[in-house]
Amino acid sequence: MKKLILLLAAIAAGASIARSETVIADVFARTTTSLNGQWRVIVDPYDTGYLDYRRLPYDESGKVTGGFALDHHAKDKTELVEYNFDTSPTLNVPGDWNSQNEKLFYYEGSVWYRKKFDVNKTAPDHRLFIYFGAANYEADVYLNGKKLGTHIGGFTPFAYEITGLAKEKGNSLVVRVNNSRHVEAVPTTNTDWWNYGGLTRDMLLVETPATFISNFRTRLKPGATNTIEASVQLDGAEKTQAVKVSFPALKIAAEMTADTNGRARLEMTAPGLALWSPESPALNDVVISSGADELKDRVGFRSITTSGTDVLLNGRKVFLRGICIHEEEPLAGRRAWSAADAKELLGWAKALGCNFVRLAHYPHNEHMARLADEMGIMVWEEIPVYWTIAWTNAATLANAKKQLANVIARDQNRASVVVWSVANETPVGAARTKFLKSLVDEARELDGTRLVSAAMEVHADPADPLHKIVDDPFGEFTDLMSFNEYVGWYDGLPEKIDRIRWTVKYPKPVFISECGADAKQGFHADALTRFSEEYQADFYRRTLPMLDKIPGFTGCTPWVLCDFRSPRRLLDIQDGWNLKGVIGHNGEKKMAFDVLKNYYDEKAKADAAK
Ligand code: GCB
Repeated sequence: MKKLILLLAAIAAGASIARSETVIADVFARTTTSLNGQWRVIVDPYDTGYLDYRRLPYDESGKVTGGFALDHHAKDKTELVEYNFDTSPTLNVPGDWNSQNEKLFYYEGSVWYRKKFDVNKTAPDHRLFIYFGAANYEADVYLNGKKLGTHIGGFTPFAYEITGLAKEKGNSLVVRVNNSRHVEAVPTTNTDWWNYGGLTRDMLLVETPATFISNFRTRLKPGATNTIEASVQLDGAEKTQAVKVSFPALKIAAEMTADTNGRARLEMTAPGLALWSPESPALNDVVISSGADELKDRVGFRSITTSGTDVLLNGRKVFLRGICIHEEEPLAGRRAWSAADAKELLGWAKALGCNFVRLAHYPHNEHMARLADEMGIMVWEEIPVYWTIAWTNAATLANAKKQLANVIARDQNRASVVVWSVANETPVGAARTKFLKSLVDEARELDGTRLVSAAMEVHADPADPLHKIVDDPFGEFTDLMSFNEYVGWYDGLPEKIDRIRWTVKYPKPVFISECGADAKQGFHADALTRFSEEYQADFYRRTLPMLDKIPGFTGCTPWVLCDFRSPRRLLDIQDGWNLKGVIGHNGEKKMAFDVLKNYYDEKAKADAAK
């Protein structure tokens, strides 16, 4: 009640009320000003800039009454102001703070970011938005002392409208980013990757016409090979405008008036349409226009389905030659975020002979799927529903659903993306299965044209440790029987691998979403010495033929492309790194790289011969 009264009082006083987030897809094709670069920062472990000494947030009423969000300067020498962005140190944006300042390496808490910017709109009625590629994990956003909103979730984009709030000169954009871990968050407190904090992806000022195309989707009509379906969403006052979608090189276009919700659905025939595949990643220029807005993109068309235990790409059986990837640039040991980082990581995957990557364990930056489109690499995208999650907490489910919806909204036009994964290695149980089932339903409702799955687990037959069983009841709801298995590393020595037999309950394509062993690049010993390159190579030599014997085996993404930082890896030789990369964190290939590459080369040859 107190909160409601305060809120009403704030509205009456004309105070700013947090704004809702706007979807702005295809952001790199829009009129934007980069806000990347040096930002002033204040590290604030006690949240002094956010909470008063009674621990009440300064923005509780909607109006910001104090704290760092105001970016205030002392009027004269008598005024006490205990912070000053103008003289604070800086950090690079995009970028995690951990790798930029040694003192922040292990830091989990709040850092305040401030950027000053001017606005130069190209037309007076145009609208302005602040776009965040991602901020890990929670961000409170303020412009010129007014709160724009709070965003939760560290790996998906969000935007706030600032039309009317932004001035021509000297805007102060202040963001409190907090990467504290919480039991009820997504991910939760326990993960096997570095909890990089900060404004980790591109920051943009976006200008749009008064009514603009906020998102669109083009895809093959399910079941067809030359019919394109398009849907377009408008945002703004003129919802019932005409909308046009055209493919200039294909010489086709369709036009219609959007409905009162600003939505248009179009269909067009594209005779002789070249379909997208890893062998031939055909992309088409598309132009979407409505009123004063025009958006361009490059999109591919393909179908991805299953039939019995096969995965079919454009109706043809395909073997998924994959690898898992973390969003980390290993040479510098930092969050990856740029097109150049994507090129490095996907370039390595390509050199390994991959036609598929699993982007673990959270949505990676947009450059990854865009480049995968160009390079012809199929992609598995995932949300950070990892290990334990607060399965019965409604807010946790809402959070996971929102992250799923956000990544689908961002990447639904990427032909490369063929799997939405809703979880990794979650413990079997009724509450868990209900939680995951509602994510599967959400994914299918938002996009019924891709496979939906999760990385599940394996257990041993109590009567026979060599008999492995995959019977997770959640498997009923997924398109793939995908699971992680570590026989030969966490489960026995490599010789055990040769003796394993499998029972997989559901007659679906079997996909090994993880398998792997640690090795320190450059450390050589016999094949029974843990952490040696020989051990890891022997592991792969035995594992790959064993996987081939699993009925319905349709592909794998071994763990993992590159070594990556993990706070759980405390042994001296690990030194804070998970060493299961087939490429070391020095960028050098380990012996296992060639073992896997040779296997994939043979698979590719066999596929091409069919
Ligand atoms: C797993 C997890 C992955 C870990 C990996 C490991 O099963 O899914 O996140 O990093 O094992 O190295 O233990």
